[in-house]
Amino acid sequence: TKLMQNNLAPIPELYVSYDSAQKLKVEAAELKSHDLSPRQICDLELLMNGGFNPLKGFLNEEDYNSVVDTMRLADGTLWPMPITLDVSEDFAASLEIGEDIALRDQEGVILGTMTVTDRWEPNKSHEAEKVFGADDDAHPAVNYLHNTAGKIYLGGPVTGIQQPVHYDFRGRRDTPNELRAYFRKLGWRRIVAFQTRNPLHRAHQELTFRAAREAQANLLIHPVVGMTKPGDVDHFTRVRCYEAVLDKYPAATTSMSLLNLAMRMAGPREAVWHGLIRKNHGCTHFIVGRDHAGPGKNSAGEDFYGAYDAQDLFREHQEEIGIEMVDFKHMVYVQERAQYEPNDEIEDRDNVTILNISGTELRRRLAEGLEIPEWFSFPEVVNELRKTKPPRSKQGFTVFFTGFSGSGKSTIANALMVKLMEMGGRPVTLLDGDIVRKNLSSELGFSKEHRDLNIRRIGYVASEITKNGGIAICAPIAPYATTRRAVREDVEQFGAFLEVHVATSIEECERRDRKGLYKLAREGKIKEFTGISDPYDVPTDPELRVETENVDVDNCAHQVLLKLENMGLIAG
Ligand code: PPS
Repeated sequence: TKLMQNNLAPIPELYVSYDSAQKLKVEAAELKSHDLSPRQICDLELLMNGGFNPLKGFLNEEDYNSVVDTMRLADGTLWPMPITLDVSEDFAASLEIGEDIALRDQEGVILGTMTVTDRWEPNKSHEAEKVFGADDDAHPAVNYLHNTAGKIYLGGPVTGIQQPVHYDFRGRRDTPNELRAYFRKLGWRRIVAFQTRNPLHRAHQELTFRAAREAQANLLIHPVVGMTKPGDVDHFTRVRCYEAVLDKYPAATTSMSLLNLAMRMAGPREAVWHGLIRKNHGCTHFIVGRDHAGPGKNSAGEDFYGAYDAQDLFREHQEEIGIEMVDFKHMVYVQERAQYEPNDEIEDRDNVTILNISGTELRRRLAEGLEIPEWFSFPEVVNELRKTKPPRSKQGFTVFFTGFSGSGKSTIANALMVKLMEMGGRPVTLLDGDIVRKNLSSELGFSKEHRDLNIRRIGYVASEITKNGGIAICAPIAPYATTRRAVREDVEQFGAFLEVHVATSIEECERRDRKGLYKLAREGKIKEFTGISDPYDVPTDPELRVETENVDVDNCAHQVLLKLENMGLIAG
């Protein structure tokens, strides 16, 4: 094959000149505006700066249909990913076709305008099947499509006013034209890009070294700092890790730049998309490894895509993408030779020890504070990861009691709090039903809407406490399963969530009637009383269920402690 070299001429952007932008910004303040979601901000940035070249705006209906069905724009140009502006039905209905709208970031800053040429209701299931391979919510992008994205799509050309503002790692972010200029300045004509959403360990370094050698090219480490797979290591931590690893590369031939891309985890289609984006950023080669941009398992527990599907689709289109693939099999460590080798090229396989630590195993070791060997990663990287993810026994968590009024939630919660304070190490906050209703929710009553608000507030506070390394103990009735699930999701972003069903029967609660409320409820003097005149969804899958009849409080609290120990949340 011919040695590919890049033409590093600037590529078209959608920005107007500085002076026009000042003027347009004033005019755009009069337009109807759309507040962009975090994902749309990422998409808009790459539309405006040429990262998504040749797109000139969010896809219109014809291009959208064509991209979904054929991976091509209506004019035949290869483009695998629908870049769409999803909005609410109400906003869509308020617009005239041909109208200009202002596109604002989450603080209200106008980043650009769009002329709305198209408005349609997409068939999301069809989009899911075609683009992501399955209409299955276990796929993060399909989940986003159905549960986060608006119902209506708007399409039309975009006029760029200003780049989205970033306060972090500003010096490490480059537009395609900035990278092109940088490569021109250094005289780099062959550049191999490495896409990543994970911290770099030794295997990655070896892989990138080999790729650069094979392609006889300079290396661009090009990590995604926009949106990646939910649950990934946050980009702040990752960039600190990358910076540490960068010192171990030869500075003359390696560079790093951050890419504000919102990934879709679309495997093969995503690989092609990544290739086109890197081509726009001035690269000549692109590394595609095993399971590129893989979304994990589907709801049947199987992989969405084959491990090398992305490489196959890329190879098929590489001529058109205009960038050469450097493909890699899985890299593993061969102990006897003290080096990394591609898993499919290992000589004398039966007589050597092959070592590998999977992502799951790494997370387990971090969570349990176990050793991470030097052959696997760099001490600086492990150190950063440990700072962000201390072992579970040092992380915050939430214990969420639920049950009828008078079931004993508060009493057990109090006992648990005291026991945890005796142990020390982490601050403990009790968010008891009564405390919360006094301090956070004093204006609320007991309608479904108000109860939900009350519980969501508790969830918000608990998630903040968890994030900051404390222990939140919540003890509301929390009668609705969907609301409890929402709280779980809020908390689990930051730490463990332990749902404890205090399973005292309604008959027993009424018999005890500590506060005399059941009597009043029976007499109709208190309306919407849980268990009497209002529903309670019994938890189907709590981490723990405690019976309180004939069991003393101390024992109930102790059961919770045992469970916490069992989950690795308190050191044994
Ligand atoms: S909820 O549903 O989770 O928002 O309820 P919560 O904040 O835990 O508040 C429950 C306490 O308020 C008293 N109370 C009622 N409970 C249920 N239904 C009605 N209609 C009601 N009216 C007042 C009751 O004492 C609950 O206290 P606990 O601590 O659960 O016994």
